[in-house]
Amino acid sequence: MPMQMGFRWYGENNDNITLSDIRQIPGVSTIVWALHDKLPGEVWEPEEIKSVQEQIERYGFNMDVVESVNVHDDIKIGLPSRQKYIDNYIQTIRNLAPFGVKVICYNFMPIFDWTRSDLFHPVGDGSTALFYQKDMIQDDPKSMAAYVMAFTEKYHMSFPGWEPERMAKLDELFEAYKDVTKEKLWENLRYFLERLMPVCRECDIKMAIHPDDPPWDIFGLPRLLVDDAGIDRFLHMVDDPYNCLTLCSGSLNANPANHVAELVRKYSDRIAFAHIRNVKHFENGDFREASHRDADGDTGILEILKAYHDCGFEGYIRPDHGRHLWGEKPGTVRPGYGLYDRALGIMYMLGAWEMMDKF
Ligand SMILES: [Mn+2]
Repeated sequence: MPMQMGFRWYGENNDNITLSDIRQIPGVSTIVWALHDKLPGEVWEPEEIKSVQEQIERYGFNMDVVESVNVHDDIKIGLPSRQKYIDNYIQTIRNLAPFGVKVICYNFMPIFDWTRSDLFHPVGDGSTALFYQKDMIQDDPKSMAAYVMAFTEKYHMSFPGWEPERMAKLDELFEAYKDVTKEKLWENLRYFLERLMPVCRECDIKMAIHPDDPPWDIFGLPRLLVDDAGIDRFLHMVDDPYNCLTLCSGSLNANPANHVAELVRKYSDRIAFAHIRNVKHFENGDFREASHRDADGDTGILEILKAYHDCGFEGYIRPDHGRHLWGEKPGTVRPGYGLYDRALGIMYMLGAWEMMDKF
């Protein structure tokens, strides 16, 4: 099976980009989808999955990759109630299997998902991109949450991992996590995955963890999947071919010490899903997301694609965050998930890939 190109889509009535738009991007076979109205811990019901299947397959795409089935906080905290939520997660895996789903992307970050200080930062050419100003994300989680929540409210959008229901209970969440040390979080992740693995094998669905974004502790909350050592520990901790990675080049390379092409070569047999994102670093530790073109950032996109190609990568790949172009602005576009820059990214990646295939 060759590598399969995917495109993340937020669903009907939840994404301004339509499946017929995506159909016009050459080379896309997979819609990376989710039931975005589901809260972490809820079971995804077969009839809900079926209605998405009907939409996706009508356009000739497969629905092999789900991003994300989010993990309930009680599982990450390790509360007794986690059992119920693990059972629900297992039921969701069983419900996804008959629809041909092969990969579930998820993350194990406490409280906050991806974190940025500016969602529409000017790049300098008239486009905007996600931006992380290091000194703004230090010790005030509430102002950062308020920034994201104000945005979601104003533009009637919700972001996975930033559910208003959860953000409204930020004090309670911080209190609940106060005894969750890094070691405890590792243990809770192991507990979760060990219970899932037999079902994953039975259903032929790989669990593919997304690394932490950004790859360091924020607001005193521990983060695990941040570098080579963390990935190595993760894969050995539950050493099962169904325990895999969503290797996100941009999340990892937000720390310039992470050499992503080396990680690809080292762990290629456990990478089920590749996110390709380019990052531009600034000397003070800030970073901005960039076009997929190698020269536009510091992540080494061509070197990474070459590593995947050399390893005979047969998994799924998608452009990750892109810039907002050509009239895409707050209210018309999901931050990082516009149509145009991701389409340009796909053409860049496929160009490089096909060149390596042929010559
Ligand atoms: Mn990613």
